[in-house]
Amino acid sequence: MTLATLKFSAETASLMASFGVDAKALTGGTLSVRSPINGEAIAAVAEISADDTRKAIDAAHKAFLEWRLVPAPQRGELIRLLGEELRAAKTELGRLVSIEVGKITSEGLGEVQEMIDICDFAVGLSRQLYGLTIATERAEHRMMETWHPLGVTGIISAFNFPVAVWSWNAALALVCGNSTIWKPSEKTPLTAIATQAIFEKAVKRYNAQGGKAPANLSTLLIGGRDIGEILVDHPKVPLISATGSTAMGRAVGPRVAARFGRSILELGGNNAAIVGLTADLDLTLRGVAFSAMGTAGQRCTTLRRLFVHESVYDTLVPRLIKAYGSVTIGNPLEAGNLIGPLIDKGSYERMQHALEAAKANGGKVHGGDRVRSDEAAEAFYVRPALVEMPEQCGPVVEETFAPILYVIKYANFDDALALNNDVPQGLSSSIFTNDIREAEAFVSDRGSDCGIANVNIGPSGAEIGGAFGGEKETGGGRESGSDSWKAYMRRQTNTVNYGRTLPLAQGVKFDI
Ligand code: UN1
Repeated sequence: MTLATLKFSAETASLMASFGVDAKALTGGTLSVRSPINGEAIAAVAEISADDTRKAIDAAHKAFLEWRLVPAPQRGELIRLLGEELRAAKTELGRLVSIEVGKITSEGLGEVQEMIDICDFAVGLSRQLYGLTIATERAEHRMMETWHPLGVTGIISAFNFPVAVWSWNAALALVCGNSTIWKPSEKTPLTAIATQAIFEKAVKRYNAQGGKAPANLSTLLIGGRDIGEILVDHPKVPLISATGSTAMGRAVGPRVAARFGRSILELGGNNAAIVGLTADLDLTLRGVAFSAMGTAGQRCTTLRRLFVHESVYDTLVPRLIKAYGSVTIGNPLEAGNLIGPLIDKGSYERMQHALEAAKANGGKVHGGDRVRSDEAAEAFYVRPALVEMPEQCGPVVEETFAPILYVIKYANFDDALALNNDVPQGLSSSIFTNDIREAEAFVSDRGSDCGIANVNIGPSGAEIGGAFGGEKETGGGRESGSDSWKAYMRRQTNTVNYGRTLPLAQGVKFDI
């Protein structure tokens, strides 16, 4: 079956119906949605106006005022139900992710699994929003720290994880007692509409069993940059969690800061791996293949730079080039294909531009050419590119959101470590080695400067239990596991005097 003969409109409508979305929501709107699998227009959805966006923010604020009064473990019950609804909808939502973004089947399903996982995590967390008890210097006093709900949490998400990133933020924000308001990528409104409908199902069940979830607890804003800007500037949105390019973060961060709002920024990555001279090369080959070629290079954690020790270069790199030449590319819904399409033409053009720049800087390019264009002119499939570079320069220090792996030979571990850190981005990194000194040095104070540093696995595909995010131009935010929840709450220090005198701190006397 060629790509052109595939038809997704009817299937999209029936998937949306399975989530409870009215067929009318898919036609007649101003935002046209295409499947990157074959370029077919699959829906035209309505966009929200600026006025309605402001009204929605006010309504979300009202919802927050009520929701914060619900005890946290009861808030957790809503997220437990959301997890159940997501389990029930996993096959359909995973399929819709594949249709709208072009992910292979297991990755579409994996994205929904990531949503389920964070719901489970957040349910546990709803009983663990712990504060400290702190030793006080004053007699008959108690000092403690309490965590309170913060307010409306604005979520801005990118096309490549169109629903998982919402769930990392929303599941935590909601158990923390906040309401949420979500502006997804213009490229992926359908999976957002589906997710909102699934959330509404959970709310319905929650309220039917006596829960008190207010209306507008979660709001979806379909629209363009102007809508995102209203969210970013609004004083009733104390926290903006934004995932996307560094350029987007550069626009969002200062605007939120200017009104003393908080932001969680999860921006570009330019993730590297070091292959040491003791590395298990079979494992390395698999780790590199998944993290560099998987998701067609469109993860923020995608492996983009590979530093290979000179003693293993001639063994590993030809094997990698062979893998790049033989990997199966095509309809991501067809079993056996590992590489689906790029999201759109712009993405393809930026990739070609980077490859030209690499050549101009002395790079030797393997692959990178467009394939299957004869089957569907508006679908952009590429053979992943492996580029042997003489040094780290030109496009290597930039993030190009496409499957390009730059490979550089090194002789000395410390030089490879320096190269790992010598880019503006700081999201993820890894080392393949069986040398315990190298492995430990890599994760030590003098090691990788990234938010994520792995040993003997690639830089992508993190579990939800750890804090996710990175340093430098990656923006510094942390989402998902560990204690990332603290960013969604406000901390309060409480000192309580249960005595009859009033001793002052630091021995200060003020007797009247
Ligand atoms: C992203 O690309 O924005 O670690 C998120 C990973 C996934 C999340 C990626 N769990 O690759």
